[in-house]
Amino acid sequence: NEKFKGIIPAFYACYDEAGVVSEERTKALSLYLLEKGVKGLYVGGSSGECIYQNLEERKATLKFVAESVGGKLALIAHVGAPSTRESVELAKYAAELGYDALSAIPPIYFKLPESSIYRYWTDIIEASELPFIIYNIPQTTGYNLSLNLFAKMIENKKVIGVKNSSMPVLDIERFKAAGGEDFIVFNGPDEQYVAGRLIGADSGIGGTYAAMPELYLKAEEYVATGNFAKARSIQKDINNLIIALCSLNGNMYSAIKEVLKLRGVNVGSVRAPLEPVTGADLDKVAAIKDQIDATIA
Ligand code: NAY
Repeated sequence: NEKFKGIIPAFYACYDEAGVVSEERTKALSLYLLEKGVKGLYVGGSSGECIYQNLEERKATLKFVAESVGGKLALIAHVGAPSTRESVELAKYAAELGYDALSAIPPIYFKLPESSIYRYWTDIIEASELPFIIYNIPQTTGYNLSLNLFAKMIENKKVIGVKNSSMPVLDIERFKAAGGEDFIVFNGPDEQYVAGRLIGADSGIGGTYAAMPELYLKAEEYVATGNFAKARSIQKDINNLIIALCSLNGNMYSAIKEVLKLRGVNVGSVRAPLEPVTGADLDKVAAIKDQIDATIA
């Protein structure tokens, strides 16, 4: 499980100028992050715009990432999809490609009972030999993982971790306490990376890591070496940047993609209904990019 301990960016959907999933750009972003020194990649989650992509596009992304950095980074395939049938197909495909773990949100749209969530995750787990990481993100799914269902899930030894994006850091502490020493808890909210690590998260997976991997690598270094004043200070800088990224028109991912372009990695824009950054707000992107550079320096 050591291979999952470190900074794991949530990977972005990479499109060409026509909005088609791009092999070249997917591989370029993978290699860029490898070179930055991250530990792994979380492919096809919210940041991968999974909800707006069909199965073929999601498979293509999984494949391009594996072809470029498989064996060099810990690769986690997010396979959550509207139906179990699709999730199982993605899970089998990720296993064929040599992914290191699977992950999934609970079922979305219909509010299903916990027995159905349990069945859904278990069907995915049984589709391959890969270990599984539960994804708890109540802000987007409307379901907050209960300690009851958590306890039931971890009876299955293939469940090796949880990526927890609920905002109370207490949830991280409770999952760690219930999961035990070898169980991996991934911090979800990037704004609380340092707090999450201190209360028991082993590692982190986040949607803004790839925009500024250097800063999260530094934060991790400060936490790991017990340099808490510096850790708190870099978290403050990170939060100012996240708030700036979320303040532009469009949305956070379109802002991040504009920043990445300025950092030399063009992964295109976002897919509708996500909206691109436009007009005067595009000028603000350069200032955010400069602020990232200044914080790294
Ligand atoms: C994924 O699934 O791709 C993610 O890991 C995204 C997790 C992000 N949460 C949401 C609601 O988008 O990392 C967070 C988020 O981008 C960050 O905390 C900034 O708000």
